[in-house]
Amino acid sequence: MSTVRVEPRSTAEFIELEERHGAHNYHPLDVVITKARGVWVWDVEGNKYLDFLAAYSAVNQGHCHPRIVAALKEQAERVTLTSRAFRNDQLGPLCAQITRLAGFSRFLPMNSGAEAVETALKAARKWGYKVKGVPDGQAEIIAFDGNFHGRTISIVSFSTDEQYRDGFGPFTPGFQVLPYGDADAVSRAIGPNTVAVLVEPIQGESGIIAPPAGFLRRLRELADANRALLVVDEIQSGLGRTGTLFAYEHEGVRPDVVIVGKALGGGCVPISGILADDEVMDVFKPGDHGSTFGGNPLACAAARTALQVLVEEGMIENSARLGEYFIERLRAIGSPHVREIRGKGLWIGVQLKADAGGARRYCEALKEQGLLCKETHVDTIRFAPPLVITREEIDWAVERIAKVLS
Ligand code: IF1
Repeated sequence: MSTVRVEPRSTAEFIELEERHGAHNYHPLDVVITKARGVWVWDVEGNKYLDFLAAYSAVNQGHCHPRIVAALKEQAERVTLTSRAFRNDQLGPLCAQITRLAGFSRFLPMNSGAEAVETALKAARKWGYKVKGVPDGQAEIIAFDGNFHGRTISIVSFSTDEQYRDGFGPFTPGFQVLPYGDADAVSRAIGPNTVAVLVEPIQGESGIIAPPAGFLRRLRELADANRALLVVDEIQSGLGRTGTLFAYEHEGVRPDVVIVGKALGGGCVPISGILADDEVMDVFKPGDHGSTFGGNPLACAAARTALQVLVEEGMIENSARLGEYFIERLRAIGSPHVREIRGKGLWIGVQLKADAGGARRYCEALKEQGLLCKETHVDTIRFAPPLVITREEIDWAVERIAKVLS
């Protein structure tokens, strides 16, 4: 048996290989990235771009952050994987660090966001049966239309996006999907078998949609009144993206479970998990739940430094300050094609008018100007740069965005 390394050179050759030998489960922009640092990425032709997607907020700390890469390299030469059958010298310190930072008593590590969401669903159901006393198999979880929580069969079971569900049935029961932002609907639907309300404080995939002010507070009250858990998915909105550590803080509520992922790995390795207090986390007994790579020392080492640089280098404050600045400058463009500009911190959605011809072509035009971003739901351009962006880089971007939008 032999395997030969293939060394293509041009963008076209790289694309051809991917198209011929890979699955077609994405329709990416035709830019082949070979190097990245901070907010900048370079393609195989040597062109330089400002990354305004940050891998959907997994690169909040900037690409290849020197301190995170150094932590990875050091750990990679010591031990990378032990499984949870044994202990390692990175998991305990990470749990201590993230629980203190977030203000919860325990952390359960997983790898992908969807795995962390599944972990939260299992925790909520098991808490419902073992602590709340819901009859076995009767647990209900409330979710919201326009949600995005990942791609597993149970998670798409409560998705309202037809494409994410088409061809993947039969689906997992036990979910009620209600209009996002409608607390009265929740009040009517929540009942004795409701074990949790699962919500994105701001919906990402939907196009950076914030609910009406007070919605999260009403959910907190309704969850308390009906002894249900408030579970927030902060995989995309968390870790500084909206100008606070977690987006739920804008509403002054404290959830029962916080789901984290993406930027927890510093844009280098997948690590996710759930934060909760003992009453919820203690439903997991040894052997109930797990994962081969969950809590591996390499990812934990990266996460420890990823959290450190996020806080120590003022990235959260930068997101708040420059997010305000960026949204003001975008609004000042006064583009005739823009219907609405929404956002919080460095997380902005520019919704185009229906007759603007769709956001994809604007993303293609922005690519020609040296800006990489992604459309969502046909007519919205999503801007979410790494949180290390500077005012000068925002000005550089706005100049080009103005050209394309006008
Ligand atoms: C794709 C969307 C964004 C997430 C929230 C859980 C997950 C995600 C709030 C699951 C992941 C990613 C997945 C990626 C594209 C991207 C995405 F367009 F799919 F919806 F960001 F909006 N909760 N979002 O945003 O985390 O399992 O992916 O680690 O699947 O195309 P994951």
